[in-house]
Amino acid sequence: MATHPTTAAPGADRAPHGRRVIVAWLVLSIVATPLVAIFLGPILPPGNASVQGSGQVVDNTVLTATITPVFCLLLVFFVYVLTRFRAAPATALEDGPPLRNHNGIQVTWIVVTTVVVLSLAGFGTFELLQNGSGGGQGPSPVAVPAGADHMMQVQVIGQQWNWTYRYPGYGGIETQDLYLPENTYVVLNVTSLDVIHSFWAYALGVKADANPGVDNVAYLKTKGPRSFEIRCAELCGLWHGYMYQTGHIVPQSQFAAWIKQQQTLNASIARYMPKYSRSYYPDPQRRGG
Ligand SMILES: [Cu+2]
Repeated sequence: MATHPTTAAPGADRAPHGRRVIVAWLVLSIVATPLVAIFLGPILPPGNASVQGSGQVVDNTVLTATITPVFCLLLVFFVYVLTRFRAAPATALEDGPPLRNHNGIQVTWIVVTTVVVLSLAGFGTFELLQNGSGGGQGPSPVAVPAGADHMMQVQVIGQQWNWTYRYPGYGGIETQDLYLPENTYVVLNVTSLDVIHSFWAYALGVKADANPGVDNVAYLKTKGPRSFEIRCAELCGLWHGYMYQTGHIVPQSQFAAWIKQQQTLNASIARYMPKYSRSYYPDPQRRGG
């Protein structure tokens, strides 16, 4: 009568399983990691409309390339054990031999995971503090890029259910669309007139809460001319999903012409406009009728 393979004494299978898994993992990782970095990296979000957006693409590329060997190890391990140790269909269910401590594996596991996690945490913190990172930092930002005093200011105003923009450097005029000049440092002062919104122009690498009474500051430096999507990323009422626009980064001369046109349009309504302020509060009387 034939003996079942699973009843063999523990340790009887002397095939070099560990070495096979490690070699397969190394080969796969050495091939896959550069491919991921070169081909997948550039198409990762958020996009390349600003220096901050491109910085986030680089960060996401580093993260994805770092986890590629980890993913390869899991893949190789699963494929190997599921094929090599698969029990014959008619085999009775039975426990495998008990596993004992293996100091080498335990120490390697702790050291490798600690180094990977702490390195990525350090890298992420360093990158967040670079160039103002593009995220909203509240009214007194911690990560202020060099030359922030001379940046072009644009106020982003959320309200149910649209975005408008004010340019304090151009007489505080208000516009229906967001135009930014190319290759320019911009400071966005994001606020709201009513409820909580979130200004999300992801190709710029910017996502900043728009809260009434709060000036939420985000920095960016535009790159070449292109259009980008703007969305509200905070459920803000019935027509939240309708709260999207297309913004434009344009050559300097085109921006100058556009802002001049906007100043002319604003001239007739200037005296009815509220004075430019870093933040606004909802008017309960007006809203209450
Ligand atoms: Cu909204």
